[in-house]
Amino acid sequence: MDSTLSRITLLQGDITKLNVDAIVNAANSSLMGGGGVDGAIHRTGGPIILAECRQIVARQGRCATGEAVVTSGGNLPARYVIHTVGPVWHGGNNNEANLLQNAYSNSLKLAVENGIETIAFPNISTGVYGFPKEKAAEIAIQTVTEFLSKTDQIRQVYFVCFDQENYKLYHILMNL
Ligand code: AR6
Repeated sequence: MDSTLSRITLLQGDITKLNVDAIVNAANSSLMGGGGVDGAIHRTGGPIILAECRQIVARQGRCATGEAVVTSGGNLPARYVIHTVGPVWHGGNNNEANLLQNAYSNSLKLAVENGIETIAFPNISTGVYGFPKEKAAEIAIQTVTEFLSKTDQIRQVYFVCFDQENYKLYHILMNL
């Protein structure tokens, strides 16, 4: 447990600036970009990311909620972008918690399959998609901790909080 926690780092700021193997995008099922962190990633990464997303959709269709796909990082410092789709919050009785858990664990599985050792997550679903922040933080921390306890390949996971509220919540929940 201790060695697992030492592989998780909390940061506040803009995920597009991070020099890691992969950053995770809180995308939507179309994979065609949007606002929030998705907009920032496509803006900074450049058109190559959207071109790769189009190829993925042409090949396998839209990305279902809780699933993940990978593209290159384009002009980002990160080598890869893992695009995952978090659930829209509909009150909590529509499998939202499981779907959010899947978004984190499927991103990590894809990371392992691609030889990724360092990966940064935004606070998936807690913006436009309206997932309650504290519940989302609990799910994120628990899912990542459990995953790391079963693999050595991922050396470092970064939780990147953009807003102060999320940062404070993670700070408390991670006992920092
Ligand atoms: N770096 C890190 N985190 C960020 C950044 C950034 N540059 N910008 C925003 N955030 P959201 P969602 C945080 O709305 O709720 C898009 O339009 C933000 O403060 O980006 O999963 C997609 O296309 C929040 O905590 O994603 C989808 O349609 C977190 O990122 C939809 O929004 C997630 O907020 C997905 O909604």
